[in-house]
Amino acid sequence: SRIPLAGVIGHPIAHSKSPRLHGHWLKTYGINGHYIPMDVAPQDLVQVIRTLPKAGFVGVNVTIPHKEAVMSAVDQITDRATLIGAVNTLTFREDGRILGDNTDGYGFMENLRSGAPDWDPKSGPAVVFGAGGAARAVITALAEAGVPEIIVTNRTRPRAEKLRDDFGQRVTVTDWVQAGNVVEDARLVVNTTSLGMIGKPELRVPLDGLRPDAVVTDLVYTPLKTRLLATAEEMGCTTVDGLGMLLHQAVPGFERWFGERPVVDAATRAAALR
Ligand code: SKM
Repeated sequence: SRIPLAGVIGHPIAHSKSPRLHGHWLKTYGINGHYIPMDVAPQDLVQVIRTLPKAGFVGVNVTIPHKEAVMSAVDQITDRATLIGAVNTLTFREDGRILGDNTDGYGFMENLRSGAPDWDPKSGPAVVFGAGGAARAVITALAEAGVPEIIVTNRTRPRAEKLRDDFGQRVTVTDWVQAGNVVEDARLVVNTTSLGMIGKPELRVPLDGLRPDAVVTDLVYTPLKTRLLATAEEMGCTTVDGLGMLLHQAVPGFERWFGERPVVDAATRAAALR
């Protein structure tokens, strides 16, 4: 049979760490397959995806800016992808049907649980910065884990209000300027914005009131230790960097495509960073 192919579709795609990550697992498990980065412009997305199964692809990851648009190219979609409103993992089935899933919420929660094993979801509120696609994945996972209150704060309030309308009671909205106050009650703080990333402005939020038993995590992983995480660490908080989310979200796809559930460990991290 043919050598199984998988890959990641984005625009741009050069920055993606997925090819090194999956390449590491293919090598580790002795699987004769390939994982290829593909830069596809929005107007070509659906057409490219339709040709992939014939070219030997068993599935692909989909990243920015295609995660919402790709939903129109799938035949079947998982409940969690529907709830998040985005797809990041496609599986091309033998019968020709395309299955769309979203593993970002799963990756977020696995990363958090492995980096902060003492964090109890039910212990109290989570404060989430940002209301974009990544926030939707995070909030889905937090609600499922039983977090009693999810306080969303966004620079533009209407986007956060949309989240509250979609996710219901457990989500409340707080103005960005008030964020310093709500942080005082938080048992978990999550940055889902791109603030703090290399080349972007810093996330500026007063953390003085943060409880030392709070867990702070950032989806940004360039740099690995953002200013948010460095400040939280100085205050005695447990911190979890964002690279692990990328590693863990890749697990379900790799398993489906290549038939082996890969392990996320220090070697995986090192390989992704190479
Ligand atoms: O959801 C993931 C996606 O599967 C792959 C990726 C990447 O390669 O940078 C980032 C996230 O969007």
